[in-house]
Amino acid sequence: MAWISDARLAAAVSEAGGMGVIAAGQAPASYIKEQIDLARTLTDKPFAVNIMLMNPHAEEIATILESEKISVIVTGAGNPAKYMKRWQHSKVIPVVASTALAKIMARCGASAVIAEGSEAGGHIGELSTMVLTPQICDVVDIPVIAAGGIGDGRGVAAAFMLGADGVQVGTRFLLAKECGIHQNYKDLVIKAKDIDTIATGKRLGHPVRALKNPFAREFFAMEYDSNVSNEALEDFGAGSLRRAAVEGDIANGCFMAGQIAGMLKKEQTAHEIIQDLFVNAEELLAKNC
Ligand code: TUI
Repeated sequence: MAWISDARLAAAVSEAGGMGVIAAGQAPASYIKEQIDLARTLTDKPFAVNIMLMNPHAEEIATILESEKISVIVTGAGNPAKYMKRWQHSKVIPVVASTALAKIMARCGASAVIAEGSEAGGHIGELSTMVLTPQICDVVDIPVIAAGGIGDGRGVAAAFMLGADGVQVGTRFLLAKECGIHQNYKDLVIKAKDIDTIATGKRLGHPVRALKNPFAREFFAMEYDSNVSNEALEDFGAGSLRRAAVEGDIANGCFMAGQIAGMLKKEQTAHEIIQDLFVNAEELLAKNC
């Protein structure tokens, strides 16, 4: 997510053996260009850029990704079919929340798809990872990357059991030492229990999972109040992720996080996180196969 998964975190993940992702979120195109340039000074390894298709600057960002010849483009929150031809020199990996979109993406030339379940943080679909992943694996013959609810080696092993070829992990990297979010955000994640996230924004057609706090509770109440217009709701949410990640505004920020937040207890380097995820997954898979 923008302000969270920036060049520094993406480069650290790529250096540690993962595929780091710079995320655009709602940010302007100039932010993405800066982050791409910075990441290239920090690592020689490939990294990905995530374009959130609901971003008002999506067209401009799409053009930057094309001209910068980004090796891997991840798309979220929509159907990227109209960009696929322009991005033919990149590997395009769309996040999908349904089998229908997964099939369309495979037909359009996607290199893989990310099956992201509703346990994830940020913008989410309807289905959980447990049911979405195997159903997507059954309908496409390109690699499937599972996402949502994967926070440790058990989650990684489970994703492989569901038929996935890889995993995307977001929330756990909120506690990466290289993740530059405000300390208040990290502290809230460390304090979170299993039931401390909430999905708001269903009425607007783009549900978002975040930690429960005064902002999230107020948003939830407003969306069930028929006297509140959609415009007023959108206005209330505007800038809330930045308020969380940059300002650490505990009352008014939107602290996006997935349901595995309750499992996270300490900060670690990106390298330690990746080692922990995959060493444990390999042990579990070796023991149970
Ligand atoms: O995009 C995300 N996660 C995000 S984006 C974000 S920034 C934001 N800020 C304010 C409001 C909303 C978002 C924070 N987190 N994940 C990828 C994702 N894509 N999850 C679900 C989907 C998805 C949902 C429906 C992808 C495609 C889709 O299909 C729509 C269609 O057109 O068929």
